[in-house]
Amino acid sequence: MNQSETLFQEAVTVMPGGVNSPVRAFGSVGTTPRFIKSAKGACLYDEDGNQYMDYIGSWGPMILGHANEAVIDSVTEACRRGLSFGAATAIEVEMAKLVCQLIPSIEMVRMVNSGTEAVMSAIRLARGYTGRNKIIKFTGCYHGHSDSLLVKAGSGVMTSGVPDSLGVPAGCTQDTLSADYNNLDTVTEHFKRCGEEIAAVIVEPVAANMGVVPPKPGFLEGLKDICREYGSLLIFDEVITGFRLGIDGAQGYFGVTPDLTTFGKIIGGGMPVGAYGGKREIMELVSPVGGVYQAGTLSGNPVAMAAGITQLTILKEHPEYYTELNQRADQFYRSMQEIFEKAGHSWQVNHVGSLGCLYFTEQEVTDYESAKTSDTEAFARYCNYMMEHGVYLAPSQFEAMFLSLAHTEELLNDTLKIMEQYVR
Ligand code: HOZ
Repeated sequence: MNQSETLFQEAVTVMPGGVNSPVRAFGSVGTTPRFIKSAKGACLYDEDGNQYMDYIGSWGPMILGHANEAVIDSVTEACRRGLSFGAATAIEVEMAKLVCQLIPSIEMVRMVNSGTEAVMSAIRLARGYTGRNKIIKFTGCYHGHSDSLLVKAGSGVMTSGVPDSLGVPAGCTQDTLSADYNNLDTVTEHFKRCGEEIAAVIVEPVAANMGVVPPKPGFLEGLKDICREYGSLLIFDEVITGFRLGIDGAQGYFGVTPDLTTFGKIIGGGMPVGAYGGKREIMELVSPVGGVYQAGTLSGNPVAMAAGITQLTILKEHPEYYTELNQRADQFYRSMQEIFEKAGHSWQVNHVGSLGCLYFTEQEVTDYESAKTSDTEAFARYCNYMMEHGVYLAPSQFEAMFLSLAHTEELLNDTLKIMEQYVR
């Protein structure tokens, strides 16, 4: 038995499923996790000394690659000054200024500790601001694990095949309405029925928790229009797209401005961070200025801020990095599609910038229903083959592939060769 297997045997006795987050248990591909010891650039190293080309990048934040020297140096320096004060600091002002500068729709921001927390708080704020209770979310979009959003969710909820979570009282989800991604009619129906009661529409501008589903032209714009018509807020959950598709996130990429935006791990450069922000008029309702309560001892933590600021500053100072990353990604995903087509498979490769996903279906994937047509057993076989050949993929059909600046053309070509071998 290797180290990972031994560790997993121990882990399952003391942690539910042997993990601290469900998808990483590898259950949906019928294997067990590799226990990761370290990472550098585009690679992960497990406890058995195996090296993997990593296509998860900690689920998004590692845009510069793992253990970037500048990020590590700034974190190390911050640690020496103290780990947490639970008090106001200069570095959190610096972070807030940076975010407001980078994202034009954000005039004020509140740092929190995860995407889940950011979204949960943004929903509360939208309800407080509008004085309404209902929210619309899209089937297959995942917005973290807070009660009111665990309705027809993506990510691990979709992977496990459980539509909704146990332990969520019906009262918590009675105001959550579901609509179909890329289908404005299903949104309009809700608004026609109870538009005056809808506080907000929350959407992943690129759905990246049911694989990767790009928004159809006009979809995001349509959401904005209908929200404006009914006085509801449009919330972009940019936990996965923020600072990844470009320095101004999906809203810059698609040119659609939301009222509120939520961020997650990416804003912390790999440290546990989240944030929500938007128009001043709305944000000034957050406590202690306004009556929407939200708090956290570790919010704006100085070590986490140091990591985030360093990565964001590097990206801000090098706009060419995004051009490079997105071009390399376009080429990579196109080559993937070609490899499968040449081998006679009409599998779908969806991608937006560096986010991508391979679906084992002949159907175009535009929403939850079409994503579900993917053959998950075929995905499991493919995923296990890739892992055995040193390519670390998200162990679920319904997660994204993430490329980083450390994924050189050479490394990407090596990965493509392994895909070629697989289809052969
Ligand atoms: N929420 C992540 C997938 N979208 C999974 C995080 C993890 O398991 O580490």
